[in-house]
Amino acid sequence: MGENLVPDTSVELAGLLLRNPVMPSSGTFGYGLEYKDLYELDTLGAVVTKSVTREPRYGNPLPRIAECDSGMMNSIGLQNPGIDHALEIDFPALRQVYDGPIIANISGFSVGEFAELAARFEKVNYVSALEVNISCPNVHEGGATFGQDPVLAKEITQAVKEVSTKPVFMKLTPNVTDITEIALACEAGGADGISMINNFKAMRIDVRTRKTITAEKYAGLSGPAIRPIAQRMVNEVYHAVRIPIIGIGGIRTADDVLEMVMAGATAIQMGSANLRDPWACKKVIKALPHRMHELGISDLDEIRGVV
Ligand code: RRO
Repeated sequence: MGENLVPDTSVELAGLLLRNPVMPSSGTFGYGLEYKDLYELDTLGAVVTKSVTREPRYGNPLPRIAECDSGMMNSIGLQNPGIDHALEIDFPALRQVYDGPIIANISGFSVGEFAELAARFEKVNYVSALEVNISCPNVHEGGATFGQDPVLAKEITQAVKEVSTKPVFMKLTPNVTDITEIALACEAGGADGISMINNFKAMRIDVRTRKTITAEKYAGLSGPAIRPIAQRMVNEVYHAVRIPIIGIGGIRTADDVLEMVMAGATAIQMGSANLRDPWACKKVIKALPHRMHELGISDLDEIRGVV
């Protein structure tokens, strides 16, 4: 790399050209409206919106969040305004404040519901891709169970691909014995990419009350605590499939991004980090080319899957 060359942070992800590989993960960025006054959202590689379902959902009883060493737990329970409201109000509002690629996350309780939601986005030209959430650990029906069964995972992928012309990323749960089996099933179903991972089923107890800290007994662990596990899983899937991976799990710094790309990811998402520091994505995007320069990396393609 020439001394004066600025490293290239852009990536090609299943046909989408991103100016950098950094996007906020679903559910940690709403529809961007809470962040739009904090920084220029167009600096983001892409925005991933909160999981939307057919019907509006209030979500789970409070409390829904518990702090942990090196991480946090949530059991939000798919709170969202429902597809009608989202398409009429929330997506147009996001488009008003953000010009870059939008990845819409959808979640259903049956194969048909996933297909129905995917079809609704066909008319929304400014949504670049779909992320299909077959991994929500915090609902009693459906949710993560779709992502724990390769037959169902493939069936949902196929059903979505049948009605959608957009790139489809299947978002996987780590709560399985062999995540490559699920990733391969999604690839066989026609997925354009894999988003991984969602959070780990976990539990915390208040020793004074002898009750769990979240109202739901079990909640999902995310944050730096899970980053090495996420990277191991991304690496396993990288060596098993041919489609690109969006690496997710505890990323906080530019070095964390580079580590995830070295594990095999094409792009990355930051989740919990946004809740701790709303400028987290912006800071990482700013630091990334400097850190690449220091490490002699001119292009992210150079280091992808080096291990
Ligand atoms: O809403 C949630 O409780 C939630 C979902 Br849908 C998900 O996919 N991942 C997560 O950590 N929380």
